[in-house]
Amino acid sequence: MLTPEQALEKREFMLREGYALVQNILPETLLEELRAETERLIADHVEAPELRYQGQHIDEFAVDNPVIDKLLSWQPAYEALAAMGLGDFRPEGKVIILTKEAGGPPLYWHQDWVFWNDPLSLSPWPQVVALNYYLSDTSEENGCLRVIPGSHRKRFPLHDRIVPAHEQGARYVSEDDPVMFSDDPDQVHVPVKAGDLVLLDARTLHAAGRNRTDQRRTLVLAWHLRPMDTVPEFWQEEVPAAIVARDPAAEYESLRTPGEFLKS
Ligand SMILES: O=C(O)CCC(=O)C(=O)O
Ligand SMILES: [Fe+2]
Repeated sequence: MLTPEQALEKREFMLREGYALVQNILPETLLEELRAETERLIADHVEAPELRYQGQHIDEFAVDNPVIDKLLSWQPAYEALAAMGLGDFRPEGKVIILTKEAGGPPLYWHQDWVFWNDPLSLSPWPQVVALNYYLSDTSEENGCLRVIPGSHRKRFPLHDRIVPAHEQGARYVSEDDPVMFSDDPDQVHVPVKAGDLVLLDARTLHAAGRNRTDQRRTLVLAWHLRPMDTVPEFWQEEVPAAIVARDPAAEYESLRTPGEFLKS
């Protein structure tokens, strides 16, 4: 359990850096269930060649799968979020099972916020967060997560150099692309222990390394959203004017590439 002081520190870290690590959230028993279940699903699945940088890419819904349902209602995780003031985040009802296969390629630099036309892009608090559960320990050796701290709120050189994420281009770059898989001077590696929880603001630039081991590295990723039309209770500072003026009924066309709402 996080103490109130630790929870506050983690929230501040999350708001400032765009990611946070909460250690030791899943017990070994649940990890074993998740490993067995993901291996079962992977055995029935054919990895699509264009998804090779994300590895296996399997959507699994809580309504169809009791193990996934257990994960998406795992109290220690939601207690940690609540302690951090992030208790209004709700799962989408599904997870994405992603892997780095043994010897598998790295994952390109990208961010996953698709609302860059929406003034909410400016929010000093997270709106869309991935809960990442790695089922094995991760390190640089098996392609742990890398992030550019602070890139959820501020423009970095990498923003202007990368191809937009996933279906918008990054899936089709070549493995020797000099930018998409590069080591970046601003990057931080995020190695974890199996059972830790990584929180990642969808706006934060991230990537993962090549898996240089002979073991699959599996990630269960669950997107979570908070209400689009409220300010989180903990936020006592000024709300950006563009967010105050935002019409919650307006429709913003989706946009994957940051524009005017990401400041230098
Ligand atoms: O493999 C990872 O650590 C991150 C996966 C990810 O960010 C993605 O597939 O969008
Ligand atoms: Fe991602």
